[in-house]
Amino acid sequence: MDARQEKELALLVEKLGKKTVNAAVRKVATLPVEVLSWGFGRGGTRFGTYPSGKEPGTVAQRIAAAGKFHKRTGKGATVALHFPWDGTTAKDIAALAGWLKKAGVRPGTINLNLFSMRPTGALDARIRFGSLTNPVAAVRKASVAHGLECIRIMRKLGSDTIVLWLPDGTNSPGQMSFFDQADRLDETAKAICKELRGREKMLIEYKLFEPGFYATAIQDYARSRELCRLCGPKAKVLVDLGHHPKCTNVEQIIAHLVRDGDLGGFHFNDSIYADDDLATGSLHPAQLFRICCTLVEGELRGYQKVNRIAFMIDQSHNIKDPLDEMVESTVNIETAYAKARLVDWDALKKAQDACDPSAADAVLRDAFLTDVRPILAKARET
Ligand code: RM4
Ligand code: MN
Ligand code: MN
Repeated sequence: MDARQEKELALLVEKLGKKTVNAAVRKVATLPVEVLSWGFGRGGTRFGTYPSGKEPGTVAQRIAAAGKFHKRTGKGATVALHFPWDGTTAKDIAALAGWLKKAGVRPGTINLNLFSMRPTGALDARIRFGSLTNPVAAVRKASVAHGLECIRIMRKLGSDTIVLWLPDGTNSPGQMSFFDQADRLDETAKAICKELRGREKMLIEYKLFEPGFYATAIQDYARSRELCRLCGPKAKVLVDLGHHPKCTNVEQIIAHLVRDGDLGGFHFNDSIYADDDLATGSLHPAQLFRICCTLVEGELRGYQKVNRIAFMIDQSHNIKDPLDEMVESTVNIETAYAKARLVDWDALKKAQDACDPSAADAVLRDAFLTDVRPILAKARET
């Protein structure tokens, strides 16, 4: 920190007290934020991908970029991996382990890609009719086998979490019965989850639409939570900020999940129209703040510890330099989280119980409008 930042931090201490500021610094410094390997490459749209030539092109280069990111920010100690994108053979996995080690980072969540066709086996072009819910039993079986393969990869790399984001869905009302879709998924999701042991976990991500545009198999948190209940305590819900209908109150969903200990993970990104996967906090910093407030309040009320939830950046870098945009998003997350840690919870509760919404909102606004950059600088130094 330079002299100016030290001075600004001292002013914050004077205003908010040493305890509050130090706690915020500690919380920001220890918040784990996972990054995703493919996010270090150039993202694209269905119209095309336009590389600058400078971004990492291979898995090895992307992991090296993740190492650079980790050294610069202190975040990204773990890297989310997707299979088959990040490797298919035993040799690939061994090489991947070596690159991670060299980069000074650890494997994070292991994500099943059930939308990529394989050169051999049943996961061929028929997966356009679904993977775990496909009408053809052989395709469902091969999809479950991919889940089990990801569990083996997870163990080989030393991770303990797999993520199920299901691309399954239909495009027209006659294509598949909702009842068959649900029955098949109950069975196949359970078949994957029952292979997990000890501390191993499966996070189940929901998404309203895409690639299916009529009826997605895990379309909302109700369906995700229902599957988790069916699969048992090793399964938890994963919330992705971009996967809701517009105007959804995501922080309220978070509160309801946290109350039941059902929130397993969180995917950060930002959007206006759909699952736009833009830089986190670039469009809706106030929403990000409210989400962080809900997470912090949940922890203070004794539900789920914030640091135990798997936070991941899940966004695509189509225009800016991927590494820069990942840093930008990380800073936005830290900013929102630091502000949430400055909320005067006692004053807020008092105002709420006194039926004084103006005073309550003033408490939140006070925290939101605080310039927390000195806290971030101190946390980075730590
Ligand atoms: C989905 C979802 C998943 C991600 C895939 C590639 O929209 O957000 O988390 O793994 O995209
Ligand atoms: Mn996601
Ligand atoms: Mn998404």
